[in-house]
Amino acid sequence: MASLRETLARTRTSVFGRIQTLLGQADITPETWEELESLLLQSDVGAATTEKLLSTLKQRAVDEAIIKAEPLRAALKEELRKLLGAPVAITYLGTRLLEVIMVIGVNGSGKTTSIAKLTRLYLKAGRKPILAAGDTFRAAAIDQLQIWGERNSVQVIAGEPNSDPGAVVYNAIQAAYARKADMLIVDTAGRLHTKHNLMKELEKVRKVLATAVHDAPHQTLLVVDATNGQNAISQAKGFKDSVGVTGVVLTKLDGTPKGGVAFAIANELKLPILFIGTGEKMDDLSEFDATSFVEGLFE
Ligand SMILES: Nc1nc2c(ncn2[C@@H]2O[C@H](COP(=O)(O)OP(=O)(O)O)[C@@H](O)[C@H]2O)c(=O)[nH]1
Ligand SMILES: [Mg+2]
Repeated sequence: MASLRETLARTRTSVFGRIQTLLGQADITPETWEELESLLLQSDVGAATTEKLLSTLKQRAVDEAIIKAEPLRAALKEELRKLLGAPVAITYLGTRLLEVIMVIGVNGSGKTTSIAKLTRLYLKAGRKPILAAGDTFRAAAIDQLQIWGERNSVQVIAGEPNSDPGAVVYNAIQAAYARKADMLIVDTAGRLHTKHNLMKELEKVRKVLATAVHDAPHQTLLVVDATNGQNAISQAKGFKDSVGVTGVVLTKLDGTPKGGVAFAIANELKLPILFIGTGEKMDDLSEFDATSFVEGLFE
Protein backbone atom coordinates (compact mmCIF):
# COMPACT_ATOMS: atom_id res chain seq x y z
CA MET A 1 0.00 0.00 0.00
CA ALA A 2 1.37 3.40 -1.03
CA SER A 3 2.13 5.84 1.77
CA LEU A 4 0.21 9.10 1.94
CA ARG A 5 3.44 10.91 1.12
CA GLU A 6 3.85 8.91 -2.08
CA THR A 7 0.18 9.26 -2.94
CA LEU A 8 0.32 13.03 -2.69
CA ALA A 9 3.62 13.34 -4.57
CA ARG A 10 2.17 14.90 -7.73
CA THR A 11 0.02 17.40 -5.86
CA ARG A 12 2.95 18.26 -3.63
CA THR A 13 5.61 18.68 -6.31
CA SER A 14 3.39 20.49 -8.79
CA VAL A 15 1.73 22.95 -6.45
CA PHE A 16 2.15 22.79 -2.70
CA GLY A 17 5.93 22.48 -2.93
CA ARG A 18 5.88 25.75 -4.81
CA ILE A 19 3.71 27.29 -2.11
CA GLN A 20 6.27 26.05 0.39
CA THR A 21 9.02 27.84 -1.56
CA LEU A 22 6.90 30.96 -2.03
CA LEU A 23 6.23 31.14 1.68
CA GLY A 24 9.90 30.89 2.60
CA GLN A 25 12.18 33.47 4.13
CA ALA A 26 11.06 36.65 2.40
CA ASP A 27 8.61 39.33 3.51
CA ILE A 28 5.01 39.14 2.33
CA THR A 29 4.42 41.37 -0.70
CA PRO A 30 1.32 41.89 -2.87
CA GLU A 31 2.91 39.41 -5.31
CA THR A 32 2.99 36.80 -2.55
CA TRP A 33 -0.81 36.91 -2.32
CA GLU A 34 -1.26 36.83 -6.08
CA GLU A 35 1.07 33.91 -6.51
CA LEU A 36 -0.54 32.03 -3.61
CA GLU A 37 -3.96 32.50 -5.16
CA SER A 38 -2.85 31.24 -8.53
CA LEU A 39 -1.15 28.18 -7.06
CA LEU A 40 -4.19 27.21 -4.98
CA LEU A 41 -6.37 27.50 -8.07
CA GLN A 42 -3.94 25.32 -10.01
CA SER A 43 -4.35 22.56 -7.47
CA ASP A 44 -8.15 22.67 -7.89
CA VAL A 45 -8.85 24.10 -4.48
CA GLY A 46 -11.54 26.01 -6.38
CA ALA A 47 -12.40 29.71 -6.67
CA ALA A 48 -14.78 29.99 -3.72
CA THR A 49 -12.55 28.07 -1.33
CA THR A 50 -9.41 29.89 -2.47
CA GLU A 51 -11.12 33.23 -1.94
CA LYS A 52 -12.22 32.22 1.54
CA LEU A 53 -8.70 31.05 2.41
CA LEU A 54 -7.08 34.24 1.17
CA SER A 55 -9.46 36.56 2.99
CA THR A 56 -9.00 34.61 6.23
CA LEU A 57 -5.22 34.69 5.85
CA LYS A 58 -5.12 38.40 5.01
CA GLN A 59 -7.18 39.09 8.11
CA ARG A 60 -4.88 36.94 10.20
CA ALA A 61 -1.83 38.72 8.78
CA VAL A 62 -3.30 42.00 10.02
CA ASP A 63 -4.54 40.70 13.38
CA GLU A 64 -1.36 38.78 14.16
CA ALA A 65 1.02 41.30 12.57
CA ILE A 66 2.43 38.67 10.22
CA ILE A 67 5.04 40.31 7.97
CA LYS A 68 7.22 37.36 7.01
CA ALA A 69 6.07 34.67 4.62
CA GLU A 70 7.09 31.80 6.86
CA PRO A 71 4.53 32.38 9.64
CA LEU A 72 1.99 32.82 6.88
CA ARG A 73 2.79 29.29 5.78
CA ALA A 74 2.01 28.00 9.26
CA ALA A 75 -1.26 29.94 9.22
CA LEU A 76 -2.11 28.53 5.78
CA LYS A 77 -1.61 24.99 7.01
CA GLU A 78 -3.87 25.66 9.98
CA GLU A 79 -6.59 27.12 7.79
CA LEU A 80 -6.33 24.26 5.29
CA ARG A 81 -6.70 21.83 8.16
CA LYS A 82 -9.77 23.68 9.43
CA LEU A 83 -11.39 23.56 6.00
CA LEU A 84 -11.35 19.78 6.13
CA GLY A 85 -13.66 19.80 9.14
CA ALA A 86 -13.85 17.73 12.28
CA PRO A 87 -12.48 14.18 12.06
CA VAL A 88 -15.06 11.46 11.51
CA ALA A 89 -14.49 8.25 13.41
CA ILE A 90 -14.99 5.29 11.12
CA THR A 91 -16.35 2.26 12.86
CA TYR A 92 -16.08 -1.12 11.22
CA LEU A 93 -18.06 -2.89 13.89
CA GLY A 94 -21.73 -2.46 13.19
CA THR A 95 -24.53 -2.64 15.72
CA ARG A 96 -27.30 -3.36 13.26
CA LEU A 97 -28.57 -6.70 12.10
CA LEU A 98 -27.89 -5.59 8.54
CA GLU A 99 -25.96 -2.45 7.72
CA VAL A 100 -26.51 -1.12 4.23
CA ILE A 101 -24.02 1.01 2.35
CA MET A 102 -25.02 2.45 -1.00
CA VAL A 103 -22.15 3.52 -3.26
CA ILE A 104 -22.79 6.16 -5.92
CA GLY A 105 -20.77 8.25 -8.37
CA VAL A 106 -20.16 8.82 -12.07
CA ASN A 107 -18.84 6.02 -14.29
CA GLY A 108 -15.13 5.50 -13.96
CA SER A 109 -14.89 7.30 -10.62
CA GLY A 110 -13.89 4.06 -8.93
CA LYS A 111 -17.13 2.79 -7.34
CA THR A 112 -16.63 -0.90 -7.99
CA THR A 113 -12.95 -0.84 -7.12
CA SER A 114 -13.66 1.08 -3.92
CA ILE A 115 -16.37 -1.43 -2.97
CA ALA A 116 -13.80 -4.21 -3.32
CA LYS A 117 -11.36 -2.29 -1.13
CA LEU A 118 -14.02 -1.50 1.47
CA THR A 119 -15.10 -5.12 1.51
CA ARG A 120 -11.54 -6.01 2.34
CA LEU A 121 -11.44 -3.58 5.27
CA TYR A 122 -14.74 -4.83 6.66
CA LEU A 123 -13.71 -8.47 6.25
CA LYS A 124 -10.55 -7.74 8.22
CA ALA A 125 -12.73 -6.30 10.98
CA GLY A 126 -14.63 -9.59 11.12
CA ARG A 127 -17.77 -8.47 9.31
CA LYS A 128 -19.74 -10.57 6.86
CA PRO A 129 -20.53 -8.46 3.82
CA ILE A 130 -22.54 -9.32 0.73
CA LEU A 131 -22.46 -7.26 -2.47
CA ALA A 132 -25.26 -6.18 -4.82
CA ALA A 133 -24.42 -5.54 -8.48
CA GLY A 134 -26.78 -2.60 -8.88
CA ASP A 135 -25.00 -1.22 -11.95
CA THR A 136 -27.07 -3.32 -14.32
CA PHE A 137 -26.63 -0.89 -17.19
CA ARG A 138 -23.22 -2.25 -18.17
CA ALA A 139 -22.60 -6.00 -18.39
CA ALA A 140 -18.91 -5.44 -17.73
CA ALA A 141 -19.73 -3.69 -14.46
CA ILE A 142 -21.56 -6.80 -13.21
CA ASP A 143 -18.64 -9.06 -14.20
CA GLN A 144 -16.17 -6.74 -12.53
CA LEU A 145 -17.99 -6.83 -9.20
CA GLN A 146 -18.30 -10.63 -9.43
CA ILE A 147 -14.55 -10.96 -9.99
CA TRP A 148 -13.78 -8.78 -6.99
CA GLY A 149 -16.32 -10.75 -4.97
CA GLU A 150 -14.66 -14.04 -5.86
CA ARG A 151 -11.24 -12.71 -4.91
CA ASN A 152 -12.59 -11.74 -1.51
CA SER A 153 -14.74 -14.89 -1.19
CA VAL A 154 -17.78 -12.72 -0.76
CA GLN A 155 -21.16 -13.40 -2.31
CA VAL A 156 -22.31 -11.09 -5.11
CA ILE A 157 -25.99 -10.87 -6.00
CA ALA A 158 -26.47 -9.89 -9.64
CA GLY A 159 -29.19 -9.86 -12.27
CA GLU A 160 -29.18 -9.92 -16.04
CA PRO A 161 -27.67 -6.93 -17.83
CA ASN A 162 -30.29 -4.15 -18.14
CA SER A 163 -32.50 -5.74 -15.50
CA ASP A 164 -34.16 -3.65 -12.81
CA PRO A 165 -31.58 -2.67 -10.18
CA GLY A 166 -34.39 -2.39 -7.63
CA ALA A 167 -35.05 -6.13 -8.06
CA VAL A 168 -31.34 -6.94 -7.73
CA VAL A 169 -31.12 -4.96 -4.52
CA TYR A 170 -34.28 -6.59 -3.18
CA ASN A 171 -32.85 -10.06 -3.89
CA ALA A 172 -29.59 -9.05 -2.27
CA ILE A 173 -31.39 -8.06 0.93
CA GLN A 174 -33.16 -11.43 1.03
CA ALA A 175 -29.86 -13.21 0.41
CA ALA A 176 -28.17 -11.16 3.13
CA TYR A 177 -30.81 -12.19 5.67
CA ALA A 178 -30.77 -15.81 4.52
CA ARG A 179 -26.97 -16.02 4.74
CA LYS A 180 -26.83 -14.04 7.97
CA ALA A 181 -24.62 -11.40 6.40
CA ASP A 182 -24.31 -8.28 8.55
CA MET A 183 -23.57 -5.86 5.71
CA LEU A 184 -24.83 -5.16 2.25
CA ILE A 185 -22.77 -2.97 -0.05
CA VAL A 186 -24.67 -1.80 -3.11
CA ASP A 187 -22.94 -0.87 -6.37
CA THR A 188 -24.94 1.44 -8.62
CA ALA A 189 -24.98 2.82 -12.15
CA GLY A 190 -23.02 6.00 -12.81
CA ARG A 191 -24.56 6.91 -16.09
CA LEU A 192 -27.86 6.30 -17.90
CA HIS A 193 -29.32 7.91 -21.02
CA THR A 194 -29.88 11.12 -19.10
CA LYS A 195 -28.84 12.49 -15.75
CA HIS A 196 -32.50 12.74 -14.78
CA ASN A 197 -32.98 9.00 -15.41
CA LEU A 198 -29.92 8.19 -13.38
CA MET A 199 -31.07 10.17 -10.36
CA LYS A 200 -34.55 8.64 -10.62
CA GLU A 201 -33.07 5.17 -10.71
CA LEU A 202 -30.82 5.84 -7.73
CA GLU A 203 -33.80 7.17 -5.78
CA LYS A 204 -35.68 4.00 -6.62
CA VAL A 205 -32.84 1.81 -5.36
CA ARG A 206 -32.77 3.90 -2.24
CA LYS A 207 -36.48 3.41 -1.74
CA VAL A 208 -36.22 -0.37 -2.07
CA LEU A 209 -33.49 -0.35 0.58
CA ALA A 210 -35.49 1.92 2.88
CA THR A 211 -38.61 -0.21 2.58
CA ALA A 212 -36.86 -3.50 3.30
CA VAL A 213 -34.35 -2.48 5.97
CA HIS A 214 -35.01 -0.05 8.82
CA ASP A 215 -33.29 3.32 8.23
CA ALA A 216 -31.41 2.00 5.17
CA PRO A 217 -29.22 2.99 3.47
CA HIS A 218 -27.22 3.69 6.62
CA GLN A 219 -24.44 5.22 4.61
CA THR A 220 -24.45 6.65 1.10
CA LEU A 221 -20.89 6.99 -0.07
CA LEU A 222 -20.14 9.21 -3.02
CA VAL A 223 -17.06 8.16 -4.96
CA VAL A 224 -15.25 11.18 -6.39
CA ASP A 225 -12.38 10.95 -8.86
CA ALA A 226 -9.77 13.52 -7.82
CA THR A 227 -8.40 13.72 -11.34
CA ASN A 228 -11.68 15.37 -12.41
CA GLY A 229 -10.82 18.40 -10.31
CA GLN A 230 -13.48 21.09 -10.41
CA ASN A 231 -15.79 19.00 -12.64
CA ALA A 232 -15.98 16.52 -9.81
CA ILE A 233 -17.44 19.24 -7.59
CA SER A 234 -20.39 20.00 -9.84
CA GLN A 235 -21.06 16.29 -10.38
CA ALA A 236 -20.95 15.72 -6.64
CA LYS A 237 -23.43 18.56 -6.04
CA GLY A 238 -25.89 16.80 -8.35
CA PHE A 239 -25.67 13.53 -6.43
CA LYS A 240 -25.84 15.26 -3.07
CA ASP A 241 -28.98 17.19 -3.98
CA SER A 242 -30.83 14.29 -5.63
CA VAL A 243 -29.86 11.17 -3.74
CA GLY A 244 -28.25 12.38 -0.52
CA VAL A 245 -24.68 11.61 0.51
CA THR A 246 -23.22 10.85 3.94
CA GLY A 247 -19.55 10.74 3.02
CA VAL A 248 -17.01 10.83 0.22
CA VAL A 249 -14.45 8.35 -1.03
CA LEU A 250 -11.87 10.43 -2.89
CA THR A 251 -10.13 8.20 -5.43
CA LYS A 252 -7.06 8.42 -7.66
CA LEU A 253 -5.18 10.87 -5.49
CA ASP A 254 -2.12 9.00 -6.66
CA GLY A 255 -0.81 10.45 -9.88
CA THR A 256 -2.84 13.65 -9.98
CA PRO A 257 -1.76 17.22 -9.23
CA LYS A 258 -5.38 18.06 -8.36
CA GLY A 259 -5.35 16.89 -4.75
CA GLY A 260 -6.45 20.37 -3.69
CA VAL A 261 -9.96 19.31 -4.69
CA ALA A 262 -10.25 17.75 -1.22
CA PHE A 263 -10.57 21.26 0.23
CA ALA A 264 -13.30 22.21 -2.24
CA ILE A 265 -15.25 19.05 -1.39
CA ALA A 266 -15.08 19.76 2.33
CA ASN A 267 -15.75 23.48 2.05
CA GLU A 268 -18.22 23.76 -0.81
CA LEU A 269 -20.10 20.50 -0.46
CA LYS A 270 -19.81 20.27 3.33
CA LEU A 271 -19.30 16.55 3.03
CA PRO A 272 -16.81 14.58 5.11
CA ILE A 273 -14.10 12.74 3.20
CA LEU A 274 -13.96 9.30 4.80
CA PHE A 275 -11.55 7.36 2.61
CA ILE A 276 -8.97 8.06 -0.05
CA GLY A 277 -8.01 5.82 -2.95
CA THR A 278 -4.27 5.58 -3.33
CA GLY A 279 -3.90 3.12 -6.21
CA GLU A 280 -5.55 0.35 -8.20
CA LYS A 281 -4.82 -2.55 -5.90
CA MET A 282 -7.14 -4.08 -3.34
CA ASP A 283 -5.31 -2.58 -0.37
CA ASP A 284 -5.00 0.90 -1.85
CA LEU A 285 -7.63 2.56 0.31
CA SER A 286 -6.88 4.57 3.46
CA GLU A 287 -8.95 6.30 6.05
CA PHE A 288 -8.79 10.01 5.46
CA ASP A 289 -6.85 11.88 8.10
CA ALA A 290 -6.98 15.64 7.65
CA THR A 291 -3.87 16.48 9.64
CA SER A 292 -1.65 13.98 7.83
CA PHE A 293 -3.20 15.03 4.54
CA VAL A 294 -2.16 18.66 5.03
CA GLU A 295 1.27 17.62 6.29
CA GLY A 296 1.68 15.34 3.27
CA LEU A 297 1.10 18.27 0.94
CA PHE A 298 3.93 20.31 2.40
CA GLU A 299 6.60 17.96 3.70
N1 LIG B 1 -4.77 5.04 -9.69
C1 LIG B 1 -5.97 4.74 -9.19
N2 LIG B 1 -6.89 4.15 -9.95
C2 LIG B 1 -8.10 3.87 -9.41
C3 LIG B 1 -8.39 4.17 -8.07
N3 LIG B 1 -9.67 3.78 -7.84
C4 LIG B 1 -10.12 3.24 -8.99
N4 LIG B 1 -9.18 3.30 -9.95
C5 LIG B 1 -9.27 2.84 -11.36
O1 LIG B 1 -10.29 3.57 -12.01
C6 LIG B 1 -10.90 2.78 -13.02
C7 LIG B 1 -12.41 2.80 -12.87
O2 LIG B 1 -12.76 2.14 -11.66
P1 LIG B 1 -14.16 1.44 -11.44
O3 LIG B 1 -14.16 0.91 -10.07
O4 LIG B 1 -14.45 0.48 -12.54
O5 LIG B 1 -15.14 2.69 -11.58
P2 LIG B 1 -16.74 2.70 -11.57
O6 LIG B 1 -17.15 2.85 -13.00
O7 LIG B 1 -17.12 3.91 -10.78
O8 LIG B 1 -17.22 1.44 -10.95
C8 LIG B 1 -10.30 1.39 -12.88
O9 LIG B 1 -9.30 1.24 -13.86
C9 LIG B 1 -9.69 1.41 -11.48
O10 LIG B 1 -8.57 0.55 -11.37
C10 LIG B 1 -7.39 4.82 -7.27
O11 LIG B 1 -7.56 5.15 -6.10
N5 LIG B 1 -6.20 5.07 -7.88
MG1 LIG C 1 -18.45 -0.03 -11.65
